[in-house]
Amino acid sequence: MDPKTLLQEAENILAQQPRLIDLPPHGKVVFVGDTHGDLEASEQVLRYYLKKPYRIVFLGDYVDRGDDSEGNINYLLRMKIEHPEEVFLLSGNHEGHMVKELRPADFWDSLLADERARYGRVFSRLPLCATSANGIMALHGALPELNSLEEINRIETGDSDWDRIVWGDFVESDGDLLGDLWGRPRFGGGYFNRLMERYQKNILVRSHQPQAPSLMFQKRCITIFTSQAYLPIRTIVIVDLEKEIRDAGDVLIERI
Ligand SMILES: [Mn+2]
Repeated sequence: MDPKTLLQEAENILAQQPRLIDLPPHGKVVFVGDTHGDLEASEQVLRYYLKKPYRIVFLGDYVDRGDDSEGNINYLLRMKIEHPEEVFLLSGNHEGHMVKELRPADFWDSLLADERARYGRVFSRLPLCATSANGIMALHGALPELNSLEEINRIETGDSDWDRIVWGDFVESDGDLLGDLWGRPRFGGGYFNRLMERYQKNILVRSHQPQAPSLMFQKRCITIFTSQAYLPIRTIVIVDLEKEIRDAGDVLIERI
């Protein structure tokens, strides 16, 4: 498939799906952290888990930093086209380059203007969050502050809740809103607990912040990375959707 057709087909499929992905109450789900141009990581996950009873949710940041951004994102979009109900690609901040500048942006800098616009259009259709009835919430960065999760479907790319979801950091402290650091909004345990209670979810699976402790807030906030662009270890999380999930002790955190 030539790149133009690939992007057009991906855009068509993504346009039919909501920005809030509701996972079914059966089977298992694999969460994959930032892959950042690490095509081998993406291929390995799909090779192991693209089969029943798994669904695979990637947590964003497919491009920049690693050595094959274009190969990685094109492979993942092709997998999305071929397996629209099994593979889900959430947006990270690196997919939002068209509305908020970032560095490094080696993938974006390598594109011609019309290519940049085409990828930007596809990325603006990516979902922002996945949830499950047994207490899981998954997104790239931090929680949005909404009245209900359904409002995620009405978030506009570039608005303040979009910014929290794809750019937000968590800090291990009791605070709530902790202000911005280099354009990244930061939040503490007070914010985490308040919103998880409101949304009636028990654990958050996220990526985005390689310096963050892998477990925060009574083991209810799990941060994973699946790219060797940052760390030599690639980590994923596997959740049984039929089991009650209260904290990280109820999920599998594995290295691939
Ligand atoms: Mn990120």
